[in-house]
Amino acid sequence: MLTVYGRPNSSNSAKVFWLLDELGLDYELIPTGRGFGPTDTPEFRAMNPFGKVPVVRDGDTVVWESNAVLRYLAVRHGPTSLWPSEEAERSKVDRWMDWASISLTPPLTRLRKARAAGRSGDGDLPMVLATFTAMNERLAHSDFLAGDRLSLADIAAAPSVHRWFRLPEAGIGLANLSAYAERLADRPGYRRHILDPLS
Ligand SMILES: N[C@@H](CCC(=O)N[C@@H](CS)C(=O)NCC(=O)O)C(=O)O
Repeated sequence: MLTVYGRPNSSNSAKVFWLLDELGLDYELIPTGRGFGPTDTPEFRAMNPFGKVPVVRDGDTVVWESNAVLRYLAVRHGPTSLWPSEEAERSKVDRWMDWASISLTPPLTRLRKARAAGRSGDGDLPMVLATFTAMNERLAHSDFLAGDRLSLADIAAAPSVHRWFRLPEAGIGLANLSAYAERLADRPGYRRHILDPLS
């Protein structure tokens, strides 16, 4: 049985919960992280020295860093079309996963945190608008980020897509992105782990 250390309101944990649903895998959840269980114990730090969630334990194997967890689960409990084995197809998924982690999510997170703290966060706004506009343009050519079917790339990007639509700027109307969010919402795992629990 897999063990997942994470919390339902954590975007990075939610990605892993969604994939576990897609793969139909049972797991034990140990609620961990801010507001839940501690991450500063020697036992937890021995699993993830950075004290972050999610962490997955699979027998003797421990994996942290959410995108690494997604890839591990896809291989260990696949095969799955969510992370194709053919190199060129896999590279399409990988590039959008990396893009989501490096380019899409950080400016959005800074903006949301600044606003939550009563600051404008406007320094990050041009980058947020540029990345979501680029995503909208990409989605003019395919139903999902890496092609015409759901992949790990969409799971990696999903928390940020959901959070975009909670910003007033979403009113600028990115039609392809809106249609994409509706496609994601067709998936029970997205509704259960991204749409409902993430603010
Ligand atoms: N790059 C890491 C980020 C992990 C991370 O920052 N996780 C947050 C939750 S989304 C966390 O552990 N926050 C501290 C806590 O909950 O105690 C990943 O993708 O797993």
